[in-house]
Amino acid sequence: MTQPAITSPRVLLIGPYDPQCGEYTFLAPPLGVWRLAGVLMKSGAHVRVFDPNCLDQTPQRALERELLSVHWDVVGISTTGMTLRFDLELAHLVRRIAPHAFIVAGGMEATFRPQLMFDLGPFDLVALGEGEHPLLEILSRLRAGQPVAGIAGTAERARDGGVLRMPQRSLDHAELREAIFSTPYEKMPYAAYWERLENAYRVGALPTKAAREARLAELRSVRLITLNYCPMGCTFCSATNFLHEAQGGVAPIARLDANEALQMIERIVAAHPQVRTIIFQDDIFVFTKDRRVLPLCEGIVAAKARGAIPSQLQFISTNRIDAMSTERLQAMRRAGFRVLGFGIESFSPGVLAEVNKAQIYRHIEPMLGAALDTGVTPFLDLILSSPGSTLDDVATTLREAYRWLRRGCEIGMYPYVIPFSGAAFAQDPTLAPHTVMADRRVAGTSIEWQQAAKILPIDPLVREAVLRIEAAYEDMLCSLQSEVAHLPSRVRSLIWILASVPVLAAHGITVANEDEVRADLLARLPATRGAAAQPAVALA
Ligand code: B12
Ligand code: SF4
Repeated sequence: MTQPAITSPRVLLIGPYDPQCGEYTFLAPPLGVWRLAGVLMKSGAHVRVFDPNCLDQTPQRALERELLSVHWDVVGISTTGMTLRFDLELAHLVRRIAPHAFIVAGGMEATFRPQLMFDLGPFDLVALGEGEHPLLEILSRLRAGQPVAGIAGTAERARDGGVLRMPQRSLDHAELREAIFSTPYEKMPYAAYWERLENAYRVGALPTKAAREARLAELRSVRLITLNYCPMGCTFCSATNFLHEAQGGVAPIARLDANEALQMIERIVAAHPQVRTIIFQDDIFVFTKDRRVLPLCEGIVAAKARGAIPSQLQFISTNRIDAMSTERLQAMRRAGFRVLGFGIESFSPGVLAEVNKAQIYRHIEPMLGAALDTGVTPFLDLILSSPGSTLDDVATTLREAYRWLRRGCEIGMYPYVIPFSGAAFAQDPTLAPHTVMADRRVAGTSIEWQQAAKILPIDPLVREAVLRIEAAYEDMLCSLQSEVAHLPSRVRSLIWILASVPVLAAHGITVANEDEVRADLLARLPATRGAAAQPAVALA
């Protein structure tokens, strides 16, 4: 069946919506939908990005105005598991206000759960994996007046109520480069985000210029992704399976080479001259057999020397600790890397084996030490308990976390595994009895469902201890939050450690001296409300 051709389709792309993020997770323009917008604009489409997280009015009110301002032919909605209930709220609003728009869901959660999207949302189509090719094809069908059906990289509702999936291959190097180079950094409202963050952290109220400069280096950041995905296959990670899911098989790696990455850095600086830090948001920035990092660092040093980028420009990246060496650390430091994120997850070899990361264990001690000696701050992500954890595993991770915090590392701590759709843990039927479900509602509708929220340790003793630590942590956090404007992750991780001391002591296990931890916590507490607050270093 043909339909009237739409010569110049109008597309509205909506980023994932998290009202609970506030100012504190270092919000940034949604890179996925901006990249898609750039690619579609290049094809001649009229595209706007609606970002629900950086507005002066409620997202619902602002979206309503946006929807009524012109006739939108296609509305694309980005989804993640954590933000799904809010993403769905906006999707239903779109259907109410623009009933004739063709609504497409895309992103992480849509790719792993297309059936759920059709069950809970008002979607006409679900895009699987990278959205560039499916969206370009949808627009070309609309322009030609052809049916929007049977497109590779999409899932359709089948007649029997099920889902018909049409896989697509992932972008190759040339296509990925084209997509990344199309990202319209010039149009992305980083300045608006920085203004919000600077007000929230009251940068102007900081006592010294040095303190203000240090804070600005953290806040004025721009995110750049140069890689399509990380193949390491950690069992709690969803991102590692994202492209395989869309392709229906193993997707090849693609990433920018050193020269291309350098070109993007120069473009970002030209688009946002106030930028102080570029955050490489690649899931994994340096591979063990990496041939890019040293030439890239040399290229950055040379670009700084010839004035192509500011000499004080800094960098942050997320890395595998087993891909680090003293030579690489020193090169990165020289180039201006000041924080390196490491997904350490646990200091227990048994837990690391359980999450498919056993090989990193022997690199942790030497490489964290080497990073600190080089003048780089390691930011460690830790998961306090895995499904198979023992009390000793939990205690080992807490003890080591405390030791490395005192040596100068930053730490983000999570009490248990969150079963993100698509992660191996989330699909393991033996873990289902240990998975806690949460009731979810979509505001403004009668839609309700249950979503997997946590996987707790299988051993009842460990499970109870972790839940008691979590309850004690939340109590402490609640009372501290009424005193201080914002608690950065370095402080939160000390609260986790403090909360755990009496709980594990009840089992005869020593984590740390309670008075010492409390004294460390007090010393690191940011200023009380009204004075300048300290931000977290976010590497999510
Ligand atoms: C950078 C990042 C952040 C940054 C910046 C996010 C931003 N505004 O850009 C910050 C630190 C702010 C952040 C915050 C959060 N993040 Co985050 N983040 C990431 C990270 C590392 C990269 C995302 C990215 O930019 N990818 C690159 C772009 C190009 O890819 P993309 O977004 O997937 O988009 C492509 C496709 O998905 C698709 N697509 C996406 N949307 C749409 C829409 C349509 C219509 C179509 C057709 C296609 C399509 O096409 C795009 C181009 O090919 C991912 C991990 C990952 N590898 O994706 C986690 C990740 C997305 N984050 C995650 C989470 C949980 C969060 C938070 C909820 C955490 C929290 N509780 O605070 C918040 C949510 C904030 C928000 N409102 O979005 C999880 C989501 C897990 C899940 N399955 O739910 C991830 C997967 C990490 C993980 N495995 O734990 N995050
Ligand atoms: S190394 Fe990081 S991004 Fe890669 S699979 Fe593991 S958790 Fe995921």
